[in-house]
Amino acid sequence: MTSMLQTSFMQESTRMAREHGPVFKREFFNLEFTFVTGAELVGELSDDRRFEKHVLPALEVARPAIGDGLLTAYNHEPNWRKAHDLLMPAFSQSAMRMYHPLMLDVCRQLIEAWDRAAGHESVHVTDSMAKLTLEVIGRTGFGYSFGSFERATTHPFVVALEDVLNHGQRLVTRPPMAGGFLGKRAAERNEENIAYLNGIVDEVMANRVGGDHGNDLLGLMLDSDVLDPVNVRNQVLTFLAAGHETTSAAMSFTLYYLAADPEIMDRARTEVDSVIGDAEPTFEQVAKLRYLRRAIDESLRLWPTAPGYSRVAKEDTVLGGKYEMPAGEPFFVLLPALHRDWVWGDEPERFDPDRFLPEQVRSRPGHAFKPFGTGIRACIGRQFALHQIALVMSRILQRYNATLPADYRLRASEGLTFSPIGLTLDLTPR
Ligand code: MNH
Repeated sequence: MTSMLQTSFMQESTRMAREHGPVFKREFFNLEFTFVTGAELVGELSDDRRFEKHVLPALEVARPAIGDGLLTAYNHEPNWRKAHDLLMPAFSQSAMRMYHPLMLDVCRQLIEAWDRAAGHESVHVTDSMAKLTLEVIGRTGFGYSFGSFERATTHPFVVALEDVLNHGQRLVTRPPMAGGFLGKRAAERNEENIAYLNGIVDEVMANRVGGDHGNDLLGLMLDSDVLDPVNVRNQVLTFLAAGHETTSAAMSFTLYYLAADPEIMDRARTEVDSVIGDAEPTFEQVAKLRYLRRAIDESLRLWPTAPGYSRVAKEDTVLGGKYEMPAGEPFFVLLPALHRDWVWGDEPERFDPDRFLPEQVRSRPGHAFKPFGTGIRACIGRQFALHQIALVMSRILQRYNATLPADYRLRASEGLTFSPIGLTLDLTPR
């Protein structure tokens, strides 16, 4: 999802925010964004009584593939509430406890692959993390393995899914293609991709119809008759699209920041050693890795892997007593800029996990940190992602000394998500 547009529009806009914020407009091809970057205004926008989620064009264009799935459903569509209420229990603490052993199993596959490289060749962090999160969501959500670690190349399902999302992005960011033929060919190919994705998901569902459905996401959906089969398919694709790259990129950024600062790496590892030791962590132990959790939050502060989300006023209003906000006109919360707002002090670029010590969190406005969006339409997978990231980081810290190549400089690609470009690590077994 990162290759389609060689752009850094969101990153440029973030640099402009200090001067032009907390509210400013910018155009991107034929799209216009009204950015909001100040913590106070974002706090106001979080009020679900006055404002609601807006399905922004970049999401809207995914509707041919994921329709009224949770992420792209309009607020007025009945399936949003139905699916939300049905699926919430699948993201509860007790559900995480059930997914934990599967997550550990996928960690073993990662370690097997990385053990082969340790000591003599660098590992490609973003590729490995993408394989890992795809396996985790496939197996915990639907009892399906993509065989990512056994493959030399990316699974065609992932290629098709990324093509579909990229196709959508191109539609909103480029003027309609002049010579109809190319446009027609792209549209046909998109149809083929969607048909292929639907075919695979139908196969996964067919394998589960009848018999024991189990307690995972798919099992919950199949056991109830609340959602129709097309909507179930939309949800399956939604979880694969929304739960995979956001999480893997967050792991990659966290690994970068740990490896970039030996002192921080050392504190994280000391904690892992004292809480877990050498064995595989239990569910409860992962929850006790407080320093590691702060490092993950700090990484999501500097690189919120979803660059932002969009809000719209339910009725004409004035934001912050100053900015006219007519009903129906969307405002985009630009997360990397919000996360560098004045409330973060005078060195916002500095990576410092202790910003997330409880007393420091209490001293900031409540809405200065929003990597998972806000309100009723916030990320349903937040706990799932955070548990998984902490678990995977702890396994890597237990097992390897990891260093960055001497000449590595962090740069992020951007598309629907941010991701570190060309990140590799050199590993030696501990
Ligand atoms: Mn997730 C919504 C970020 C992991 C499934 N997610 C959102 C939103 C943000 C977000 C921001 C709000 C979008 C909007 O307002 O338009 N999500 C993340 C990040 C990570 C992440 C930064 C990882 C890190 N998300 C996951 C995982 C899953 C998932 C893992 C699934 C397993 N997210 C969703 C779904 C929604 C969502 C589904 C839509 C929820 C709703 O509207 O009801």
